[in-house]
Amino acid sequence: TVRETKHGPRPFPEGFLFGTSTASYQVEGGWNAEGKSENIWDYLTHNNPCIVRDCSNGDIANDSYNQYKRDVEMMRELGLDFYRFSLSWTRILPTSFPDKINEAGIQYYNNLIDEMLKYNIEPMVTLYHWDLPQKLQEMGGWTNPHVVDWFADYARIAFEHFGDRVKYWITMNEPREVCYQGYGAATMAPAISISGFAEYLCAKNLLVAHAKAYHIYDKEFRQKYGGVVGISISAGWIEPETEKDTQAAFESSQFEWGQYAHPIFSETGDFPPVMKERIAAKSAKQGFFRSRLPEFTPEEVELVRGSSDFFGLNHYSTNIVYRDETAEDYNAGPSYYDDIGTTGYQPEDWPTAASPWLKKVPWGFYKLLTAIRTQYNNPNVIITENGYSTSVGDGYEDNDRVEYYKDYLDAMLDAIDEGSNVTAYTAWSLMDNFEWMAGYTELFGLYEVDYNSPQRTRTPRKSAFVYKEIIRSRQLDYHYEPDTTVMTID
Ligand code: GBH
Repeated sequence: TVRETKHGPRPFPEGFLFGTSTASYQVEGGWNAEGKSENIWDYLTHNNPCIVRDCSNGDIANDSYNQYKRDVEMMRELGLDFYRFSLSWTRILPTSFPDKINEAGIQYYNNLIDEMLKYNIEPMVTLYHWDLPQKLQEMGGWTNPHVVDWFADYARIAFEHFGDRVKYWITMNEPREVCYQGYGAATMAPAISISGFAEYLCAKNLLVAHAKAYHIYDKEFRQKYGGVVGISISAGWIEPETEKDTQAAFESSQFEWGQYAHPIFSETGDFPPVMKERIAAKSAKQGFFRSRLPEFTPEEVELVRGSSDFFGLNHYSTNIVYRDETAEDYNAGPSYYDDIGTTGYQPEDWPTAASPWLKKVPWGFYKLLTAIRTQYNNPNVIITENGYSTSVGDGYEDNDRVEYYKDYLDAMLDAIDEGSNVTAYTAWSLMDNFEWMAGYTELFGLYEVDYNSPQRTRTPRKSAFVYKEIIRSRQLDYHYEPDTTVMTID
């Protein structure tokens, strides 16, 4: 059960770790600096200048390519145990392939990593946070099965160059968003909408690519370096509208995040049975000669099964879902949501962030962690993202963000009390950044970034002071009121 009172000090478990997160395209800028080549976000934003809400792009973003020392200073101010960031594939491998390694790119990440380690801040590195080389996209990107080898080669290069200092690796950030938003809904680069087909091809290839990278680390690097490798899965909680929708909500969750979690974390592996059944049945009815969902070979099932040392969880919000098979009757052709056969919504009266999809529902976090514990035999969970957006001009008194963090950490502690093996928490984000199709209009930072200043000046919000105290005291205290006059490094 979820606590309902705003309480005094509540400790985190012994050894619990705290971090913040960013991603390369969202903060680095330097889009063509010193040998970097074009990725799918460079291409999309340059060729469709107003596809992003404020007609912006990540050409300069937070200029972290030049401002990384200030970033590390902020990590020290907060007292972070670790910092999660991602590598830009085209900064390291401008041809996409290992035939040419860009030394300036390697140097940039060495500088960042070494600066962090100087102050005992552990790097947690994501290999792929959405910035695929454009060249690979032109060869089909994640829908081309050869992407498995392309990604595995890139992963090996990263392990070779940074593995001596990086002990936490994440292969992929949010496969569901890569595949569904990128190839089904066209709401993310490469902005393809071939729903009902392309996102499933992507899912299979991405999972096998992830597993290949995992096994490369496991066989060739783990003994030497002793690190861990996982994947970050985006999962909202899906609540049934009424009791009769319980099965529908479960099935929806099997498509939305079980699609990626089940092949890795279940005992049997493979896509969830309900997904295989529903898509096969629909495909047959629609006149296809085979299921639109590609199959894993038995060898691939085994390769993917168990290929993660921890369950990286990106969680933000909750949806209510009910059974809705009406889409079947429209002659619109196959689609992901027609395959699922449910409709979701969020009640108007749930507190809403600047991002319309982001409603504060802490009990959903508790229920999701409970479901992961029971469905997958209590894996080690690392919360790799959780956070709240505000709007431009909302100022430094970000009380809504502070309340969101407190309530979500509290719900997480409830799940931990009941046995969930959550060992680390990562706030999204260290600072405001390029929020994909929303540009710079939805701001997730503990630090505000001034996009009118050449250095992209970073200033702590109230939430930064609160998070700092949570980390310092290793407890959550609803009554704590920070003095926000001056930020220090302790
Ligand atoms: C994460 O995505 C990303 O990893 C990060 O880069 C990003 O900046 C951050 O969160 C904040 O958005 O599909 O219309 O129903 C979050 C992914 C986006 C997944 C919203 C669920 C639901 C909206 N989430 N999405 S919709």
